[in-house]
Amino acid sequence: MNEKLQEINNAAQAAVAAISGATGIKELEDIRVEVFGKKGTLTALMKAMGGLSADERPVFGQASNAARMEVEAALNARLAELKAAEMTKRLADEALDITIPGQKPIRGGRHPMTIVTEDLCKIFMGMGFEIAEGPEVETAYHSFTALNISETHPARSEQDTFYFNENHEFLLRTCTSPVQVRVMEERKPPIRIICPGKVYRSDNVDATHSPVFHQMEGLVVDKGITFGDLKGALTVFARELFGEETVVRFRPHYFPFTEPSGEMDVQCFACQGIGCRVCKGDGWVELLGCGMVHPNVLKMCGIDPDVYSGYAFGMGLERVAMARFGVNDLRVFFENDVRFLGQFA
Ligand code: 2NL
Repeated sequence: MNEKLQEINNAAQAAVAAISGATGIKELEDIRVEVFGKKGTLTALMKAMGGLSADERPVFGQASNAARMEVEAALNARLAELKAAEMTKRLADEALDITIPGQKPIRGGRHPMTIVTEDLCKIFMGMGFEIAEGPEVETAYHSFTALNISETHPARSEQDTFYFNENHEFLLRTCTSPVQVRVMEERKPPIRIICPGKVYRSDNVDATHSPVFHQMEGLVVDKGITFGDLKGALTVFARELFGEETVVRFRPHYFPFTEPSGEMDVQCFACQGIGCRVCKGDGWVELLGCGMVHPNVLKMCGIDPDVYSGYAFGMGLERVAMARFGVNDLRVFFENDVRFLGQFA
């Protein structure tokens, strides 16, 4: 009998030792099965109760009960410990430090040429103009012929224009006029459009030249359009762009596609006409070219010049941007140096 009690005690102590050495929950469950399972060590010993006398039974029963409870308590205590350790580890592993300062995202902004283009579009849209766009690869017909530019005009030369083939059929547009030609070909007046976009000329890069630059042209065609309409609209435009007090002047000029033609200057916004570096001492800054659409151009675009008349104008947007942002070298608009561009974000 004492031997049996000793065996129970030994089995219980062995189990408790194994439990305290267990390093994982799975290992603990294995021990539980080894001890209390069908073929478990304590289970086997307790089955031996059958062979005991009536006096021995309660003693053995008490001892085996005590052993079972001791082992169960050890199992449960170790399980709680391991679960707590697992939770502590997960909390450490998955910790999120919400006090770390966030990373400030780099914010982009509009390119200065985009700012100027959109500002001009807004001004003209306010006067009822629509925005029209067209291809950058153009035909010589839409670029020159339809604009009353003669076969021998220097604008057509290889010196000035990027051609795609020997017969000078296709080219990179040198102005946005072909967009206006296409609109006139496709629609009947009234037409009131502006055409912003990239244009290309065979120029070397310097502070005031680039083989790619931006232009905005405008065209109004309807019955009874006069030079007075041109002067009125462009004066309002200059005042919206440079301020209500802006003074403008029109000088005669020549373009093959307009007659009469002119150029519009604004009184220098930097010195109010006194003469400074911005206006090169002149007091005036040239802003755009303009004129009444030549009857030949209207005719070639399928519009009867005896019924309709129109005015057109064109300006370089880099010039406007340079004036607006006080820049004296247009290369900054193409170099994409973020130290420059970042100032517009
Ligand atoms: C300038 C001058 C100008 C036009 C562009 C034009 C377009 C058609 C018909 C007639 Cl479809 N004219 N455009 C007219 C006058 C001047 O631009 O110095 N641009 C930078």
